[in-house]
Amino acid sequence: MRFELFYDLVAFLPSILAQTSTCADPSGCRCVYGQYCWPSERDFDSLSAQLSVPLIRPIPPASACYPVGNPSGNCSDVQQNWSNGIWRSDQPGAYEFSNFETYTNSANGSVSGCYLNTTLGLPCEQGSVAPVGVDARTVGDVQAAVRFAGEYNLRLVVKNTGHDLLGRSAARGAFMIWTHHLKNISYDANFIPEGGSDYETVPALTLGAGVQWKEAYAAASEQQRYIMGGISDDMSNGAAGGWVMGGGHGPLSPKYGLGVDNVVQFTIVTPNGDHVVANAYRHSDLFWALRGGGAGSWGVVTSATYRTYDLVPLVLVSMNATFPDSQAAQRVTTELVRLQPKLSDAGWGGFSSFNNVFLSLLFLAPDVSWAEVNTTILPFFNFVGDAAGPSNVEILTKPFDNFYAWLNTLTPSGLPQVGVNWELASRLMSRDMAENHTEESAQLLLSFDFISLVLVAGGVVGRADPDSVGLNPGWRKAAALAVTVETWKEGASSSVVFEARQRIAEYVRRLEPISPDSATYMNEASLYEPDFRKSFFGSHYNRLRSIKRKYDPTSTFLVVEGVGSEDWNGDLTCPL
Ligand SMILES: Cc1cc2nc3c(=O)[nH]c(=O)nc-3n(C[C@H](O)[C@H](O)[C@H](O)COP(=O)(O)OP(=O)(O)OC[C@H]3O[C@@H](n4cnc5c(N)ncnc54)[C@H](O)[C@@H]3O)c2cc1C
Ligand SMILES: *[C@@H]1O[C@H](CO)[C@@H](O)[C@H](O)[C@H]1NC(C)=O
Ligand SMILES: *[C@@H]1O[C@H](CO)[C@@H](O)[C@H](O)[C@H]1NC(C)=O
Ligand SMILES: *[C@@H]1O[C@H](CO)[C@@H](O)[C@H](O)[C@H]1NC(C)=O
Ligand SMILES: *[C@@H]1O[C@H](CO)[C@@H](O)[C@H](O)[C@H]1NC(C)=O
Ligand SMILES: *[C@@H]1O[C@H](CO)[C@@H](O)[C@H](O)[C@H]1NC(C)=O
Ligand SMILES: *[C@@H]1O[C@H](CO)[C@@H](O)[C@H](O)[C@H]1NC(C)=O
Ligand SMILES: *[C@@H]1O[C@H](CO)[C@@H](O)[C@H](O)[C@H]1NC(C)=O
Ligand SMILES: CC(=O)N[C@H]1CO[C@H](CO)[C@@H](O)[C@@H]1O
Repeated sequence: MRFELFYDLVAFLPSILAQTSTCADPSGCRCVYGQYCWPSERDFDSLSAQLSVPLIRPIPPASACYPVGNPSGNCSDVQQNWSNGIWRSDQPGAYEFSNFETYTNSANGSVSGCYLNTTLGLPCEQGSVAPVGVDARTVGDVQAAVRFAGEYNLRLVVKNTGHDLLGRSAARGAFMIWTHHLKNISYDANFIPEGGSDYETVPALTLGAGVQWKEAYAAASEQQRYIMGGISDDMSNGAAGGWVMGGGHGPLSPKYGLGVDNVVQFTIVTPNGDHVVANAYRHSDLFWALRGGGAGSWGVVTSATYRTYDLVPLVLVSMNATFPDSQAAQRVTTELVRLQPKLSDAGWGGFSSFNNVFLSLLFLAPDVSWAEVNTTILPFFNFVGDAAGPSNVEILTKPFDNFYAWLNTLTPSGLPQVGVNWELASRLMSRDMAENHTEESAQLLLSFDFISLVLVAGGVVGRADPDSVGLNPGWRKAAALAVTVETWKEGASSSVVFEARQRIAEYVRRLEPISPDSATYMNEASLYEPDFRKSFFGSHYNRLRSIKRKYDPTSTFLVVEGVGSEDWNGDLTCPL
């Protein structure tokens, strides 16, 4: 038996290597690329025979700039499109944040990656990019891939757009299922969830797993319907993958709820390879888990169906201010924090970013008149004018016919949002802290070099039954999400990266008081949570864990800081 032979061999290697070595290993480790247990080309050929299109061999996007060993590709194309989110999402080997393409070995500090800046003199290596995968075009492709991964006990990774801010769609040496080309979109004005009754029709949009917000908005707009979704510079983030399973927020969440509050049905290939419907009537436990239990832990979602709404007008509210001193910043931030629950209760959402020197905010106020918006916000604008000096403040309120009319006016900020090395730290600021410990909360937020307060909680989000979905119930008590970021230069040594990560861990600790429940949004959070079960899932964790055991008893689907991951090592290759 080749596995036995291999096991004898590794018995002589250092235990750290043995631990990551073979699927026949009695310790139950996953098989990764380069190991003896990795499927042969013949095994892959027989998988390939079941697929719609050939297997993919993802490579890091900068590979084209390193001709040796990577003769194909166009380096100037890569250079021009490095900060283009759509271009990145179109490549199986690219991630929106390039740091997730890189693999940093935490044991010895070695770094494997491929960098755009060739003058760094570093080699181009595969990093955390999975070397082989299935470019799924049909449900059958997904089923064949899931069964293959199970049969060979492979470290499996699901990738959609590669936006994940914790790098959960990348995994070194893994086998990838790429959902990007599952692009079906259909609108049904009288959608009935499977198993539901004829009189519960919902005007709903069904999105294939690979649909991106840009496409979903275009389809909804064509039907004159609003769909509650997320935003980014180019709307390249996925609409039916990690976004919704993690929660899914957008600037109109206080008015319409989160993604998990709007999805009425999923279709999913479960870990045993079955394709099933999950909704209120079918696999309702799985449906509950898929709404906030985090992506990549339950199977491969093939579609998500969302409730849609009538289009309503909205008013854009924007302000930029610079502060003459930190007292002005403190006074203004205190008022801003106090305002959060009031605005979200009125259905407003958006974000503000600030520090001791500047404040920039953008809110959308749906379905209220321009005059009403002025009445709500002008007192705050005047307050800022008094505190900062009127000449240091720019304000704007502007009405739009509907969400898409506003969306069409968006121009890229000019600051690259992708193609950078970023990691986040975050906490949901509780409503109690915003209302009853306002000054203290403002002070804490201003202790960061830079922080964003994302107004996507409160309002309808706060009024939903916390137990109706798997999502962390802490969301329902939140006023806003506070997020800060660390960054480093391309090609940075592991010690620079480790120091940055330590600072992120420190930011998480520092943010703790604004969230008495230690709650945060798992899709915009750190990789160094002291207890991810508490901060990402709260009191829903145990129920999620038991649903995970039922549907994925062998833990085929694992992501870092995901349900059940606590039983595995950091690379999710070996059980602890
Ligand atoms: C520029 C930018 C803007 C963002 N804006 C927002 C925003 O407005 N609102 C918001 O809430 N979040 C936002 N995010 C965060 C975003 O929600 C998360 O990054 C989310 O994980 C992206 O999901 P994805 O499927 O597009 O990405 P991926 O990185 O491809 O996947 C994310 C996770 O989902 C899993 N996954 C993906 N598809 C499937 C599937 N079909 N079945 C099972 N598992 C799957 C992957 O394994 C991975 O764990 C933003 C991120 C970026 C980089
Ligand atoms: C490479 O890309 C650049 C920029 O996108 C383009 O102008 C050029 O024609 C491409 N070259 C080749 C050989 O395809
Ligand atoms: C670090 O460990 C990895 C994996 O065990 C090995 O491939 C690499 O050569 C090591 N690097 C250094 C600098 O020791
Ligand atoms: C590329 O790396 C070189 C060498 O470290 C450095 O001098 C240069 O500034 C880098 N270029 C960019 C665009 O970051
Ligand atoms: C996409 O839609 C077409 C046409 O309705 C259908 O044949 C196909 O099965 C769908 N694909 C997926 C992955 O659902
Ligand atoms: C709202 O306020 C702006 C000034 O900030 C003003 O130009 C606009 O006319 C006001 N709109 C209404 C309807 O009062
Ligand atoms: C504030 O700055 C942003 C980014 O530069 C800009 O898009 C916006 O229009 C500004 N708002 C106002 C009111 O000037
Ligand atoms: C704020 O404090 C008051 C008085 O203690 C309390 O009744 C209220 O519930 C608190 N607000 C929140 C959101 O917890
Ligand atoms: C695939 C893609 O988006 N390519 C773009 C790369 O950048 C050039 C220049 O900006 C564009 O013309 C291409 O369309």
